Amino acid sequence: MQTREITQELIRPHGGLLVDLYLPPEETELERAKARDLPSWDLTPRQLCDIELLLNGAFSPLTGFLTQTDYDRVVESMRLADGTLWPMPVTLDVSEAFAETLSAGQEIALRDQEGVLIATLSVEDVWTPDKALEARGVFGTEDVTHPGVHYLMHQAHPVYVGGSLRGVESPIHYDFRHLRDTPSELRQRFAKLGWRKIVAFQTRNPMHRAHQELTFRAAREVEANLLIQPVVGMTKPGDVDHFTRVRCYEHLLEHYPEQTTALSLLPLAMRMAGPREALWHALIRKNHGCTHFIVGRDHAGPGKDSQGNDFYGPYDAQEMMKEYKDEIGIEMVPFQMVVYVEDRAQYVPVDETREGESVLNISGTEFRRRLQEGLEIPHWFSYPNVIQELRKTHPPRHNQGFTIFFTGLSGSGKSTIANALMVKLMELGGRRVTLLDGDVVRKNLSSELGFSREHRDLNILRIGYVASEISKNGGIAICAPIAPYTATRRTVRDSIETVGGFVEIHVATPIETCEERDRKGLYAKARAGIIKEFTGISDPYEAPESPEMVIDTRDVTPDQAAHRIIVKLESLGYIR
Ligand code: PPS
Repeated sequence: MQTREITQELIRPHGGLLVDLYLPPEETELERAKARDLPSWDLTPRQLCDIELLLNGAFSPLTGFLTQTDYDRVVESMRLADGTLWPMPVTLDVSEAFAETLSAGQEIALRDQEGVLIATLSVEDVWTPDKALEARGVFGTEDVTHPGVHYLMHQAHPVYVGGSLRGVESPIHYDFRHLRDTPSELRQRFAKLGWRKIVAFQTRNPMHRAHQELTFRAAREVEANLLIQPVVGMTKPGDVDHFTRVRCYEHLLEHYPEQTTALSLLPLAMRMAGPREALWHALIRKNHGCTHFIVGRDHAGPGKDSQGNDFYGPYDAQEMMKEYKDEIGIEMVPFQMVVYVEDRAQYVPVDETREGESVLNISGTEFRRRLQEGLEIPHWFSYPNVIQELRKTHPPRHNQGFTIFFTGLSGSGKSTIANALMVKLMELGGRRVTLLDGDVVRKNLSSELGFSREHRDLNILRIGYVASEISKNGGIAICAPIAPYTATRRTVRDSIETVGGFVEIHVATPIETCEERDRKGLYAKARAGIIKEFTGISDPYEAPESPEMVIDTRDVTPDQAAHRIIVKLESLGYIR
């Protein structure tokens, strides 16, 4: 294997060995020429994040995507095959069709979405993982409400390829270039500045005054310099986009002492794995040359499960960090939640508040509600220029684009209601409205597709893509496909909720009624076996569990249904 291991001990005494998987410049041209004849895989957005951190050593000591023996042990006991602590499977997932062309010992080219060669990989093994086992091991659950489990079960490809990497070119970023540093660049910067103790703060959210106070306190407590290192790769679906967040961090940085604090962006794809993820984050920070790492309440928490319970306890991550403290090579700075004490006009950790003191706090959910409704956000909570930045990209709902996503059986009445709704929304004015009706999409966007699960998913993902573009740009997209699968609808919801609103409406007209109506004569053909894989007859329909609205067209006319939706949109704040 041609990896170069650079000992950075001299530059930065705390980081340990740093793997550098990039080929020396004189070898990259040869590698590019060789790669032209190799089987080629286009890296997914998650894999692009992973490969960048593999190649630049942020994932040291990994030298490539995990092989099966390493993977098995990581899933089971958070260790590589040689016993080294490593909590997260970093795997290259590929399609079955691509995997069939591969065998151990050969090389493949790994490219970005535009076809730029990022690295070559020497294939060591190809295997089909037990994803349920991985979900239980890594996330402690198979509940797909967990975003990491959902990704694993419904977005990650079915086959894994393990092997070592030879880096040709770092994935390209055009944004915030002045704030992006490799582990070796950060180590060198710390050395140059004479920073010997560095405490890192991880975040995927906008930072407000409570975070500022927490980081101040942490740095003071361990007498260290502060590195604010937000994740700008992939975070939890629905999070504030990193462009907005970074502008907010830059504003906040003005309130830190210039000589003691640095901001650097981390292109990590988070998995939201709570305690395991905290360990992983700590190792990554160690590799960037940090000596301390802040672990607060509910670190990398994924929210609530399908029963409404927390996936992990609020301080589980701190417990796990304690358990492995002798091995991690970086010290934890644990923190309780920080709250505002009105009488003292000061932020303090919740365990340091005195009895009878009036304590103020605005939760993340409450903060989002205030943004959505354009309500006041007090100055004790955040700085005005941070709020202003957030308001620009997260205007109140009545100024946002959104998607209304109908789902239901053929003949349930989706198209009729969708058409009535479209006209009513156009009458109201204010936003452009686009209708992506099932039949129309199949004629224009998806004419080559049939009705297998794979083709239906592709069809819905295309509709979701168009709807997300429309919503992002302030319009209204009305979608009216059958969309029979829960997981695919969830993927569409996730992609749209980051850029606008998403309102799912189940048109729950029972199959008997749809069949009785049989406007297009399709049910009769399906019963006769002339049409195969017909939803509700010979193909499944998974009803939504918690749609924003349910409409049964036995009870209402299309006009009434459309009117009910308008009322719902008003109550949600999308129209006024
Ligand atoms: S899916 O599953 O969401 O991709 O389906 P969709 O694109 O909405 O289907 C559009 C219309 O195709 C007709 N049709 C079928 N539906 C279900 N199953 C089978 N096998 C099938 N073959 C054709 C059907 O009329 C759908 O239109 P609607 O408007 O739902 O009646």
